[in-house]
Amino acid sequence: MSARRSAAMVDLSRGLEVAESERLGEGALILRGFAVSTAAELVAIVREVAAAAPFRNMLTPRGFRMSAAMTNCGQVGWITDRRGYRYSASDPESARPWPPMAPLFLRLAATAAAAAGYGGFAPDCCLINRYEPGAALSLHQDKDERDFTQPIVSVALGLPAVFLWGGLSRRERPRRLALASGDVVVWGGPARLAFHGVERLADGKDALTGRLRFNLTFRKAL
Ligand code: MD3
Ligand code: FE
Repeated sequence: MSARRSAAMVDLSRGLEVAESERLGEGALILRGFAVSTAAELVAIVREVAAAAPFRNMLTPRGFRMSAAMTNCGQVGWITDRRGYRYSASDPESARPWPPMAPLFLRLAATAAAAAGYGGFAPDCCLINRYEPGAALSLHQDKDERDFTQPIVSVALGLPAVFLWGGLSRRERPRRLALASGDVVVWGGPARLAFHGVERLADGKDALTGRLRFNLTFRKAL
């Protein structure tokens, strides 16, 4: 059992942790259910964004097709292709700017960040991931942004997932955290550069999204 586990977490099978609303560890704060009341509006905005900038399964620099489909809104969007990972002001599929960041998105990101002690968080990018059953995200760090003192705010919508939260080294065995629709996590401080990923999504049916999970990550990239 991890020495870092706090009393606020309930240990389920195989080390799966179900967190209460509070500090997950150094620099990470989970706000359980923070976005539940706005989840339907958030999903409606995701669909609007996707109508203008459709979800696509991008290619990694090594030539693997990602199983999670992605799109973006905001001033810049995160992309990957054979040339590498980067932020781009335009959608490479259409050569047009990404759809603007919805006011509700900005408000949610700023309030969640403020609750974690990051006042004035003004993200310029929202990367939206879409998982179908079987899709996953392998362990990685988010390090394409310019300023790592800026936090990242993530919002889970739809089907539940098991989030993998590792340490600063890829070799550390990750903790497994259950994330449900409406859960919001703020990642800052030492957690900002932690390795993280998502286990293969289990099949299910969500009232809001059907057989899908969406995840919003708000970033200040520039
Ligand atoms: C911990 N997305 O888009 S969100 C990503 O569920 C990404 O789609 C996952 O990792 C998803 O890059 C996980 C939670 C998250 C996001 C960013 C982090 C955790 C993080 C940055 C640093 C540490
Ligand atoms: Fe990430």
